[in-house]
Amino acid sequence: MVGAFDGNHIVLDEKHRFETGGVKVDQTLRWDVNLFWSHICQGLKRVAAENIDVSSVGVDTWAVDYVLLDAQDQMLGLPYHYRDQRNVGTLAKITKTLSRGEIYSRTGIQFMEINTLCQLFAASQTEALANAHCLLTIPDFFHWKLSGFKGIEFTNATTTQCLDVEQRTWAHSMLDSLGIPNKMFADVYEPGKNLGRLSSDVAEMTGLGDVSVVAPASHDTGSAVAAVPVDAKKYGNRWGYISSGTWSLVGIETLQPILTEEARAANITNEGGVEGTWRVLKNVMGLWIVQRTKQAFADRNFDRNYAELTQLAAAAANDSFIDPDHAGFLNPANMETAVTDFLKQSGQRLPENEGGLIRCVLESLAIRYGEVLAQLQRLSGTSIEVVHVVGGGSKNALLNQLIANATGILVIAGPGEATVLGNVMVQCKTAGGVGSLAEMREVIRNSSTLEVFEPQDRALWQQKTARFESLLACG
Ligand code: LFR
Repeated sequence: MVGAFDGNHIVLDEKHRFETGGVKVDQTLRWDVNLFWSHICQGLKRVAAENIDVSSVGVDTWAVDYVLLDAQDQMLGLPYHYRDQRNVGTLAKITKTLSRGEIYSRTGIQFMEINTLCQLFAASQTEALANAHCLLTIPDFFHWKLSGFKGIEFTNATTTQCLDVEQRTWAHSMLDSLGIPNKMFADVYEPGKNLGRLSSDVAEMTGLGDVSVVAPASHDTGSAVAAVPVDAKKYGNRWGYISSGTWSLVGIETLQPILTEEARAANITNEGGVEGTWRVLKNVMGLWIVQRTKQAFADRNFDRNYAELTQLAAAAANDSFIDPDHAGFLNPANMETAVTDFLKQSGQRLPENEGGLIRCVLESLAIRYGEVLAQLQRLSGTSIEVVHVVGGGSKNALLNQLIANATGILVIAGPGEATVLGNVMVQCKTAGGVGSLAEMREVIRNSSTLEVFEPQDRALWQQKTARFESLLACG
């Protein structure tokens, strides 16, 4: 993606897009980062071929996964995918040594077995970890490939659950007590840092020439939250966001992490943001459930695109609910079966058709978002007057309306490419084009088409929420 800034507006232009699914290696699930790298180079070559005057390049990706390099800078195997089986059961083992309270007060991060902490614990006795000289998270790996700079950008570092939330450095003693090797963690640096020039081989191979590499908030959600087009003059801090994609990240922005016992009990996370902000949020399983259900439908010859599935869902009735965050939805062999099994086990009516099943998932997500937003309001003492839905999922008008109905809060949807916009605007700030996060958001607000959804049918949705809560205790 290329972002062009004229001093008032930012315009994006897509040059190349590729899928980033996991690959099976023996019995494990990995990321083919070599393939991703070749796609990144293809995109950069296209930019160079069009003679675009590029000021800087920066990368953001999903969080928690990492690459290990040996003493000769060779990759120690393809990185594991966070949905790999090896993490299952790690939390129970970790908390035999350190309590949840001890880990939470140190890191401020919600407990999930996908976290780097659990992944490293699962790998702690492996040869790869014994031989590792350097650990880079995924975007840092690509920054290193681009520039030769090795470091871990702060917003992404926080997601690992290995960083000390107060000190902003690695929690070495905590990792030592869990038997996790930790000398190989590269140093942490702040988003917006200029990492140097493109290394000469990349400059030459892509044809881009002498261009800076500037790290954005390299955690995709960090970039997305930086791009929330909130009108701070109107709403102050009375706003929330849902970064809606494969995951739904439901949160608020604060100036301090919230590390209370109540926050820990609610399993709320504190991820680092740009300009010293904190992303106090919760991971909800998100549209992953719809993506995998679509695949399961296609596998039995009911092949429909997202627009068609959403249309079917809009026309369907529903009074059944799932807990989207149930572990069974993390990586089941067949998502349709996982959803119907969940409904059977909780004694609920099965959807009559495919549209009904998608509607059940979307309504459950919307109600779950409402629960999380209510938790966040209690924990922070703020009252949320508007929820910004950003990311690819913000294009789903049905879901946006369901969110407004379920939460009773005004929803403003868009932009769909929030992550890219946040990424390029942080680079733009480093180049001196804008002065602050507030200005970045103003530019993005003025450059995007936003859609507003007012809450409807509140009495019905209060009943649905009560039913959801009586059936499922999501925590
Ligand atoms: C979203 C995201 C979430 C993170 C999950 C796994 O793409 O980065 O923020 O919890 O993926 O990395």
